Amino acid sequence: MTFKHLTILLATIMTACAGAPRESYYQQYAKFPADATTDKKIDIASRVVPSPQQLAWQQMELTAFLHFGINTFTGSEWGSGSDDPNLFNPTELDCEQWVRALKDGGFKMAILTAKHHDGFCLWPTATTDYSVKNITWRDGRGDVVRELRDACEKYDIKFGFYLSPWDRNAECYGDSPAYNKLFIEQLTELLTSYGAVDEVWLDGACGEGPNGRKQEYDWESILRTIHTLQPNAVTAIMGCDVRWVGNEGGLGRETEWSTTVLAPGSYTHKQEANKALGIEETSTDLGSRELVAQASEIYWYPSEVDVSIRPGWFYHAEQDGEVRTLANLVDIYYRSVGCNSVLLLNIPPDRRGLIHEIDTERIKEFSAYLTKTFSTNAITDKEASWCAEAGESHELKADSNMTFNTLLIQEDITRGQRVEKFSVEAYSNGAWHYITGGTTIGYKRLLRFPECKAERLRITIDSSRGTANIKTASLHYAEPLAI
Ligand code: FUL
Repeated sequence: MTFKHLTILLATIMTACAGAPRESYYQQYAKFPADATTDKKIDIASRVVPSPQQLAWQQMELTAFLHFGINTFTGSEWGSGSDDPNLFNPTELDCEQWVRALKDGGFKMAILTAKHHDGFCLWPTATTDYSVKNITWRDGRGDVVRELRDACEKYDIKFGFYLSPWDRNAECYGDSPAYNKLFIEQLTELLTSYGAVDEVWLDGACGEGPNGRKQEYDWESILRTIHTLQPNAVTAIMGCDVRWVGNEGGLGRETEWSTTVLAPGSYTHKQEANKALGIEETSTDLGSRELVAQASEIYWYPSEVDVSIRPGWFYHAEQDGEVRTLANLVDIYYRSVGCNSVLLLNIPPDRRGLIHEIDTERIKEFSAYLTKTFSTNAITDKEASWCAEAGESHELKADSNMTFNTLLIQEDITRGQRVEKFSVEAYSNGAWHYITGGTTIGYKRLLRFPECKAERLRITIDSSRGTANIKTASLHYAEPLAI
């Protein structure tokens, strides 16, 4: 077991609905009793809630990836680990420029590739010579991690790092105990010398072929190190708090359960448990009733959509003309944040050590578009939160002069994720008209539909795992964008 939050929360909490019974919740994990019926399992699943760290992470919505390193200077995506470290030579490095650009783009956290698969370290580590410490750039006194951390502090955004477990430079890679020791030393340096860390990103990539060096990672010690040194950090992908959505194209699922039976990456019996259920990170269904019925455990393990603003993860000048369009980024936003996920958008700094002007401009437009779309709301009720049993409808008043084409709806996930199906109707010209509907809601669901106006809106919870707790619903107008 490697989880830090795997304690069953026994405290009972008053539900939001007047007169409703008290409920108890399971923080991040629940084990089903051996004799649990499907109904019992579904009931337990409906009361699994995020840890405080997971909740804070989900509320950020927009986070940024910064792929920067030797690859930026060699033009490759996966460095061999044998490139001359002196190639790393950003002529105008300015992490404050990165963070100002991210802030203007609405991003709440920056995650830097402190070390990618090539093994080159962007901080002056004591664990290897393959780092900024042994190069001509800044006479070996540069530290990109420090510079970014300070910039995040100055502009008040959160900070995280990506430390690639796969390391093509480390000689001991494949000598499992020796490499695990080195990896934990690297983590320890990063977790103890740079102040608060909010996300540690540990990917699962490994390109070593059948005859390559096979490394058995000691996930238990790796995770324990992170949880001990930075208890507020979430661990992503091979961690236990944040799940890879399953693709790198910016595509969240239509039906996205944060309460899932997929065992997290670092979990000791992950492979066995997931194989028994016939699921993996890329599966379409990770949380249906049918799957829950077959499972013996359930997790709060929400999805993160990682995608690059450019074709590559690293900056390549020849891709300057291929930066994603505003329409495409907005689409990704609807498919990620709007599908109960956090967006982790990669915006890679260039060889100068700056975020390129095209990218800065694009994320600024992106932020302006989202601010404009969501700053007006056709719903006029001041209070738009309510509880509903399956089959119940709730009406909200709307400004009949306002045109809208987008619904935003959220569940109060501190009480679990419950809605399985909902439908939305608008009242206009003396009749109700169906306008949209969906399956899961979770932290946030955005739905687009043809423009309309309404005097009232009616939302029906068609199917739910117990009482649905709707936190908010609002109606917006999103200007159409040319593709
Ligand atoms: C993957 C890596 O192999 C890619 O290079 C990139 O860093 C992506 C975000 O994660 O595992």
